[in-house]
Amino acid sequence: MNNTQTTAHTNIALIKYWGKKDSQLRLPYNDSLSLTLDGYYTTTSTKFIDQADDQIWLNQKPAPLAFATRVQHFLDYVRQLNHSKQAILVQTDNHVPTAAGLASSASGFAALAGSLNYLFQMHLDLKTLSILARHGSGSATRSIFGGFVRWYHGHDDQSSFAEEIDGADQMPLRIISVVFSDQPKKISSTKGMQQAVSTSPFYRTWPTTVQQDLTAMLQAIKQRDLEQIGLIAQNNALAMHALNWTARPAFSYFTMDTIHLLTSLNELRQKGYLAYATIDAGPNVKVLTSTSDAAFVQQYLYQNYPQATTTFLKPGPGIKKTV
Ligand code: 2P0
Repeated sequence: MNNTQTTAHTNIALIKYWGKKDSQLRLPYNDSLSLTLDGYYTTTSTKFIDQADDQIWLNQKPAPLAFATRVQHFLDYVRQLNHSKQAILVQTDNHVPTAAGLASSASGFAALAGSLNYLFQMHLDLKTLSILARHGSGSATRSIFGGFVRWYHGHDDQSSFAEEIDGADQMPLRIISVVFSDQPKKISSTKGMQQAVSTSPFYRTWPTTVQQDLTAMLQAIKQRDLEQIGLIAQNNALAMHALNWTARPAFSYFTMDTIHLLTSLNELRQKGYLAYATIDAGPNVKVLTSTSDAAFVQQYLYQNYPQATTTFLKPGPGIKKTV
């Protein structure tokens, strides 16, 4: 069997997933909604090897233990589904700053699931592929599809899947990724959400917040109302981070840079520019803006945050077989 290579893009959640009701199956407490991004992606190829153990490579080097272990669990799951015992070579190239809150596990496990779909000739449709990717990482469920994607939280393995709700073609929405740090985060998403679920007194209101934000976001997408999309996304992201601030012990992924940037975006909006933030499990910020304001906003960020790396992103496509 030849190499089978698949490319999947990262996604940014506009309505966040933060908490699992079933950690084994990775069933979330609530639906989430994301936008797939064009600039950050993972390419993964897999092939059967005649050896006792799997070989896991990341960016042309043997993968670090934590990464390799997580991949290996996923390979075990897929082998079990296919009644196989064969060792596999996995070669992953990550065009995403790994573990900096930029959802590299999303594109990573989506690409791996896609590649294994071909390797084992499973012939899964995209919905079923999103269920498979979920076993690797929650946010990977959404990276199977392009544009705006909804992940239905579901109540068992088969009912927790993603689907594209709008391809975002012609949508004049742009994203500027502001990376302050590409260091791995101190608290993994998996651990952070566990701590928020089990100790934040505000967690009980989170599903209601998400439900309201999701309904409003679906409406805003339908109306192509960028101002509302940005506002709802920012409010939802801040509500998610409030769960961490109110966990016991409290924690936060924000740094001073993150907070400073949030206040700068406020000033930009007061001057009439479209600029909202969404933030994942790290200090970095994704600024939601429009095609017409993007050049000004990016220049502003470049001048005021010279320590950061800014990248201009557009809505991106779903998973693709590349070899
Ligand atoms: C999201 N994040 O909706 C949320 C918002 C980060 C903040 O999904 O434990 O790597 O593997 O299911 O998917 C990142 O967490 O967590 C994430 P696991 P995942 O995008």
